[in-house]
Amino acid sequence: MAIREIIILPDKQLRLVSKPVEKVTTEIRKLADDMFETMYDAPGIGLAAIQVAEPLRLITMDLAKKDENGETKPKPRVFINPEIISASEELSVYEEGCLSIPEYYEEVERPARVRIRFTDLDGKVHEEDADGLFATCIQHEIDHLNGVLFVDYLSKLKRDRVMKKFMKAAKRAAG
Ligand code: K2U
Ligand code: ZN
Repeated sequence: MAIREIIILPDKQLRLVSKPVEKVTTEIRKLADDMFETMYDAPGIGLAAIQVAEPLRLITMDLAKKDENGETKPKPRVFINPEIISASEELSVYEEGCLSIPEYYEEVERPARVRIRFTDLDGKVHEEDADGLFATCIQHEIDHLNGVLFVDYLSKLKRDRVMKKFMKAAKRAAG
């Protein structure tokens, strides 16, 4: 396993539309392992392959909650070629962050419940209903696979402000 670099706004790769995973190969399994190690290290609760510069429709997620002893039993999940097949009209608001847009949080409104179809690492196709944080996170990650970032849902004023902030930081880092 390896911790990979997470690409940061304004990296243009974040705007790519990722390609479907054709076959669950050893390389795909290795990438998923690296994504879990990278996600836990960040720390984050979800990660899309494009965030480690791999334009493939692959997501890792772990929404494990702390138990009464403050311990968490990891609940790692892999979503290959995920699709949203239906979404509720009811919306919910969640203060979102993004590992590719560090230390920036804003409220985003999304469908409260979604039904998803995806393939697992064994190549088995599943359909599953998501609500709560799972619904928010899977929509955030599937957006990544389509080159969409949560800042795209903000007002132009807020979006322009955050883009300018990260452009300036990138220019400073380039020296
Ligand atoms: O895609 C990512 O950058 C991973 C996000 C996933 C996420 C975004 C918004 C709402 C839920 C999940 C990171 O995990 S951001 C860090 C984080 C951690 C806990 C709760 C919310 C966000
Ligand atoms: Zn993100």
